[in-house]
Amino acid sequence: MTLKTTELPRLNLTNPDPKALAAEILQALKYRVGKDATVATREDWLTAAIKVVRDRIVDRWHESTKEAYEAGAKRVYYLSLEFLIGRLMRDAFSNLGVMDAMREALATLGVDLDVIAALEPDAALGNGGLGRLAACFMESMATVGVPAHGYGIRYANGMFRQEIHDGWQVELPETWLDHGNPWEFERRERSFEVGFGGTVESVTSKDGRLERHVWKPHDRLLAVAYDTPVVGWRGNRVNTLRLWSGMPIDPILLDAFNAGDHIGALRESNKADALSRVLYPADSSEAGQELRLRQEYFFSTASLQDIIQRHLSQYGDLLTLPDKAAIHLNDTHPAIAVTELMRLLMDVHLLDFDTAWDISKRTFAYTNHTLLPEALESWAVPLFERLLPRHMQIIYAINAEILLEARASDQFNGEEISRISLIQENGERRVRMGNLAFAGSHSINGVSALHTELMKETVFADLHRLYPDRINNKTNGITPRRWLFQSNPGLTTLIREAIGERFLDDIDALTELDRFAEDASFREQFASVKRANKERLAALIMERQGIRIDPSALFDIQIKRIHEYKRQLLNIIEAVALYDQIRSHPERDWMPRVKFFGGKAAPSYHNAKLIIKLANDVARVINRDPAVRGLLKVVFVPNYNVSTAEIMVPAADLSEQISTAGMEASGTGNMKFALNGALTIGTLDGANVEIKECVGDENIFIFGLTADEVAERRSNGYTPRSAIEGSPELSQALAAISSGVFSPDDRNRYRDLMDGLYQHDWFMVAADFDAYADAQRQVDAVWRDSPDWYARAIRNVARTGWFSSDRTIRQYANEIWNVPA
Ligand code: 26V
Repeated sequence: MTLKTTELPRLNLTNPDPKALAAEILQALKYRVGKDATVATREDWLTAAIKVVRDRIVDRWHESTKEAYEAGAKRVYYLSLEFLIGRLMRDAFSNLGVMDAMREALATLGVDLDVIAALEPDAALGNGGLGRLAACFMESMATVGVPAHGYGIRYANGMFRQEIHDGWQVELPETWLDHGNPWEFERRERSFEVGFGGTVESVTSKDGRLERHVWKPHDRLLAVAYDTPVVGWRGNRVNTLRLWSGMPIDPILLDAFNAGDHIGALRESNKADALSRVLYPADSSEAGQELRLRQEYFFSTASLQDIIQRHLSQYGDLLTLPDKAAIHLNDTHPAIAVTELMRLLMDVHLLDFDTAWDISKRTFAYTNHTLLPEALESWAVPLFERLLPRHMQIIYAINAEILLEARASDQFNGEEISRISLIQENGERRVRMGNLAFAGSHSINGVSALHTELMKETVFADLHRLYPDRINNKTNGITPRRWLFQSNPGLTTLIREAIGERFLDDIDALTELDRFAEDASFREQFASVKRANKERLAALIMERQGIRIDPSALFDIQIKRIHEYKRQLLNIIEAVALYDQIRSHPERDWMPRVKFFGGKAAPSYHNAKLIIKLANDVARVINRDPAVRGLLKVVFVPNYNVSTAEIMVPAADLSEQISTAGMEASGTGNMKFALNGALTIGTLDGANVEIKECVGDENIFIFGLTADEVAERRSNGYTPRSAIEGSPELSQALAAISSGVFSPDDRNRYRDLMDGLYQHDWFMVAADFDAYADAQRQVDAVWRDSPDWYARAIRNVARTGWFSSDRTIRQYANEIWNVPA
């Protein structure tokens, strides 16, 4: 089934006729790729097709830019070290309404659009949720008409490719730029200097007064811009994603070359290259590395210089910056921008501290995406001082300012003051990037209602007391274009037939689907769409892994980064317990189920990698045990990425969102699944809480400790051993794993992992196990009554339009950025 797209008046396509498009594709093939049809490879066709559509995007792009300029509109600048875009072709074709015409045009040339679409590499410039959110936001900003630029790094190597060798994760470099990137425009002329190290000199006036500081960096390089247009739904607006690439400054290179220092010249070139070489493949810990701080500063300064240049050329004065620019910090990764803007305003544009500080606070806003202590960024003071000496001085100045305010407010004791400080003083002195981002922003938001409340109570409790009107909530969202219209054309068509077209432009209209939950014939059609999506996934697993899967089984899916707090381990242990039950009670009427796992582990995260191995070990034993009779299968899908998600999400019956309560800031996969008609089994964590409120208690399986209960257990001495001993199923499953039932080649492989559960069980796996297993049996019971299941699934679709990132972006626009949307 293909999604038929309708042309809208806004869209002024010069050439939507497939015949004419076909001629254009041939032209592009000849003159832009340099091939003729007889020798063109499939990649060549892909490039030619993209170029033809890109030309149309460029027209809208220039119009959008001109409109915003002429209106003197306030612009949004979204600074993010990650943009997890995935493929762009389907997005662009579908949003422009040329999918059908392009499909037909290509077919007349003997080219299958789906075949070439599958060749486009994923732009995997992100780790997980935070990066994907940035990509959804870019699309939504273009859709709701917010003039915006995304700023990031054009990593030559994005998120690593994952292979599974003998059950273990193996990381391979990802090379998305191998065949070039037909979407981007290189802007050599748009480049800015970036410095590191060196010294700070003070310039004094004749009467000895300090006039200003001049930073003389030791290393210098260039950040060069690469622009990718981002098309909104119906081509409504086209915004810019500007990614920076590191390049040596030519004179340095030339000097070295001329002096015969070829090695030296090469070294400069490598240094510059290194900055945009690779995405850090961890989403917690591993911080503290010098190259990471260099990357953060590199893209922050380039983006700010760009923003200032644009502002000055239009308005000529930086005092108006907060009225015309909203700069958003996606987590603390660009928090250094706070001090960089201060430096540029004071040292280059000669404003005094107070004015600069006022401008900065009114310009910046910051989103926090995690409360995990190991993911809260901080940098050792000596490293900071060596790399960014002037910024260190500015941090001390800002710190003096906020500590003065704190003391003047008369509401903090010494310990509280020390928690507000930008410098952590106990042990090694470190710069706290979260505190810096908070101090330098007028708005600080969390990404779900629960997460925002926890921010107020935990990491930012003191800063919140000092600045009580800054913290606010903006629950995350996902773009329905990619996560429903494109990835699930079957369901999209079915919804259109039921409730008409309106939901395509106003996702709230999905609520009209609610009454179809009662309609038996609609439920059957819904089930057959789901079935087709499951067959598509089963075919993919067959092709990639040679595993046969029965599409009539319940598809139970957990796809996300592998992390102990996300508790893939809880899911695997439950699979082991279920396996044991099926073997012990063959007479019972078990409901066939396939448990899918997918996700990458940070290369240095030992336990996460071991959990992947365990999933594969358990899969091997269960899948080939004839006693199971195919009632339970476990599949680990390698190299989980955006494109794999687009196939897996529409095929899910059950969505696993089982993090330890209080630890998952929001989750966005949870929203994607619900919107595609999967029921959620989950804890009251992150946005699950709000999903439950939207879909209703009967249409979700909630289990386990709440965030408050988790905190309470932790502080009142939790003893996992008694929880384990109180649960025979859990004890047996742990004993089996621990004793090597699933690892006969290395019986001790999981001993430490299991011992960890007995000893501390920080993530409360044992505490939640029985509740989880019970919830799974309830799932079986509802699944058995299939009309009831599908009624609940339909209600999930009907009631989760609120989780559109268009809603989220409108809230950011109205309540944080002060721009119309
Ligand atoms: C932290 C670090 C620490 C240093 C090493 C590199 C690195 C890379 C990323 C991060 C940030 C991790 C925070 C994060 O990804 N949070 C996720 O954000 C999603 C979007 O708001 C949210 O749905 C997830 O619940 C949350 O885990």
